[in-house]
Amino acid sequence: MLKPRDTATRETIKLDGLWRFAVDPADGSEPWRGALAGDLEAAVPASYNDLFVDPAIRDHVGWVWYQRTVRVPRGWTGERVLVRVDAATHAGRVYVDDALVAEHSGGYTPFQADVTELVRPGEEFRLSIAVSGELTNTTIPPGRVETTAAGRRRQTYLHDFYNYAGLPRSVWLLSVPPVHVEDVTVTTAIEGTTGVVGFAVETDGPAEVRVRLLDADGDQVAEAAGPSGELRVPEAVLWRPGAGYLYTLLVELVDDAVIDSYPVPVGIRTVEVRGTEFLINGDPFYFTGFGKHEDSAVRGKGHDDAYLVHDFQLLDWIGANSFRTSHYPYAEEVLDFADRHGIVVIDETAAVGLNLAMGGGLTGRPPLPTFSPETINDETRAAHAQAIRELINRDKNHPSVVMWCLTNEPASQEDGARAYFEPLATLARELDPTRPITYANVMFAGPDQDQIADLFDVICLNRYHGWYVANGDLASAEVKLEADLRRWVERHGKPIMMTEYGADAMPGLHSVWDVPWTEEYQADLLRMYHRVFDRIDGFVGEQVWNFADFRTAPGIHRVDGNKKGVFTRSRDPKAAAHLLRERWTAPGGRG
Ligand code: GCB
Repeated sequence: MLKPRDTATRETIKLDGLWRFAVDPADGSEPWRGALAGDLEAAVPASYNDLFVDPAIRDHVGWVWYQRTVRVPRGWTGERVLVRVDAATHAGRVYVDDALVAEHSGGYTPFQADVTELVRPGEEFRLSIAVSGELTNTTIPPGRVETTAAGRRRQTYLHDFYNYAGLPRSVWLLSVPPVHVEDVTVTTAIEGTTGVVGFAVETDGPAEVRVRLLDADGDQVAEAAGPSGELRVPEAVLWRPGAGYLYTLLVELVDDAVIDSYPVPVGIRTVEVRGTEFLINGDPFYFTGFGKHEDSAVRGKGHDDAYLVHDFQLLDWIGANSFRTSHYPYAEEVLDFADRHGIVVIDETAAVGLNLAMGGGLTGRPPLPTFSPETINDETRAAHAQAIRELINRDKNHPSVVMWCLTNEPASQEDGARAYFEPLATLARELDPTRPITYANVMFAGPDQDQIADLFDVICLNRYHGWYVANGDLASAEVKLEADLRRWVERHGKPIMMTEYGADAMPGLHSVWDVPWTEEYQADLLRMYHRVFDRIDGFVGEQVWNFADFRTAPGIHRVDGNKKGVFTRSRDPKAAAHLLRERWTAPGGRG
């Protein structure tokens, strides 16, 4: 599905702003058939949870409603009119006046509906969107709805970030021409100093396809005709980490005149895993950076261009060259920005929490098996496959994306893990043969217990030696970490990187001793990890957990959320930020 863009043949209207809002009355009524009851309004884009002070809204399990009127521009006569939702977390239903026009599950990928037959240029219609934040054993991510002792429905889940819900990204009204470009796939290769750009264009209806490649100044450097082919660019300027040079592939449908025109930004670069190296444009690449979250006060997971700019400024300041979209696909604006600024991205699905042992808590009951007909089952896997399809389809043309991460910390040591993941790894490779695939391994599925690492190209490890184990004892943690990494090196001849390591730190808490939660302990723990990384061959990167503090569900391990950020939630640096900056910006240092 192509990102909405204004072109010579297409127009877009962002429906951001205030929408009427209501919690679903759950009384069998049909709220979309008229004006929503009550006087609540909600901001779009934003998660709805923290906008209101009423806990019944914040903790609501099930459907809520957004509604507004929309006027179709007069000039759109003869065009197709689409409504597109960039994300409805975690399920959405779209109604135009009284008609249901789209349904979607999966909270972080877009969906759209052609509403041409239901609307009229120059006139208004009522747009209602129902959104559900409910998670079950068959959704991605999974969760469970319980009834509390007080009789309230409560959403529980096994991932460590707050279950924000709503419309966290833009909603759009779009016009596209009757015969239009449906999809474009771009691949790139390098032959000597020549860049090779492969393209495949899908159209909705018969039309002649013409493509032109423009350089960053808008000058044409190559052209071709036909729905697929190859463009060659002598002396190509490559897309590189730190220097996001972009060409534009201008795709045009021609029938005497140009009937549709759609530009795709193109970065010419290659990605390859060879032996224990991760190569970008044939050069070994070492990842520095973070696992991030889309998270800020009040907006929750709502996309915000100000945070986008500021977060990338901080990445630059600290010397980070990359991040992982933990634990779900981020807004497309984020990837566009990374493309333009040469930041490298590991792009992750929302498959987090496929690990029932993690939720054991203090119940005294043994955890259920993760993979079984009652828990993570075939239906979950179908939803996971769909999440992979939608992620790759949405993000395949971003040069910044160098690897797909299919899941975070699954129970890869449990029976059933291999049968669950093997078809998903195969699917991802079929959908995109050009990028390596990975998954983030949990500490409890160590090198001798894990059953799936060989299905992937890069070993990504999340490790908390010195925090969840050997807490307050960095000397022991160092021994354990090094033994762990060396065993992975022995078992798999693949590149290894750390996709999570870190410690919670309360900003302002200090000590001269190894005292967990202090800023010094967080910094010392990172320092210890770096010593070990620098002793391991075939190690290709370090991404700290986390870029910034973030909201979680309440819990005895969490003080106002997860405090493993090296920046606070409002993006002020802790001591660890200065340590990382020193390491990642040192001449000849890592990164
Ligand atoms: C992890 C998870 C991450 C958590 C982190 C933590 O392993 O992947 O989502 O936030 O640990 O801080 O516990």
